[in-house]
Amino acid sequence: MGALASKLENIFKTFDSDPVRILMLGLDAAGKTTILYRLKMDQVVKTIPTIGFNVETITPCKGLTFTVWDVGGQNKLRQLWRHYYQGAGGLIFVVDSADPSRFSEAKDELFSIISNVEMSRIPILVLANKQDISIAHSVEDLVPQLGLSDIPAWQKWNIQGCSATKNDGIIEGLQCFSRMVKEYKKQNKT
Ligand SMILES: Nc1nc2c(ncn2[C@@H]2O[C@H](COP(=O)(O)OP(=O)(O)OP(=O)(O)O)[C@@H](O)[C@H]2O)c(=O)[nH]1
Ligand SMILES: [Mg+2]
Repeated sequence: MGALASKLENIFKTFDSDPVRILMLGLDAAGKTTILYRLKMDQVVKTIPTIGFNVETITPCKGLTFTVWDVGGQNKLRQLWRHYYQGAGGLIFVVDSADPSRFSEAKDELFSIISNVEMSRIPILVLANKQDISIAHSVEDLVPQLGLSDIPAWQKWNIQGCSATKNDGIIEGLQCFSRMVKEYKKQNKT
């Protein structure tokens, strides 16, 4: 019995350490790649617009590993996003909080993503990036602008203000997101 219990424990440990596939999407220039390398290397890297994708493995908290896929957000590249959806365990949607002229476009893209069956239940972290810019809109303002209250009740979401360049808010956002991802993973374990 003891041996069986320990065997089972080991099996569950293996499941727990499986990396979770996280997609990081959002309009071009929202700051996705800057956030990815801030997370990976704790540095501001000089970016160029992403044409394909960048992928990095990070450990946001003990016992949880994320494989974060940062996919280029230019208009013509967005039709490729759907190829990354399968097996995703969470979505980080990055918004440039200082570019109100594109909030509506960002909202449309977010709702288009979650209308897809593979993405319609996974937890969402909206990172309201570039809060260091004086004209950046607050999280309170972005919730209605992005229509976040219209996300169906079965899909968990959270929004966090952040600045990738000033290293502010990203860790806080990931802490809450990690809990949501773990919960989702637990519910979907067969
Ligand atoms: N002020 C400010 N600028 C930022 C911040 N995060 C990113 N940027 C700048 O925004 C620009 C675009 O950043 P990227 O990380 O390349 O944006 P992206 O979302 O990866 O864009 P695509 O790859 O085209 O989809 C760069 O000049 C960054 O330095 C931030 O928090 N504050
Ligand atoms: Mg990029």
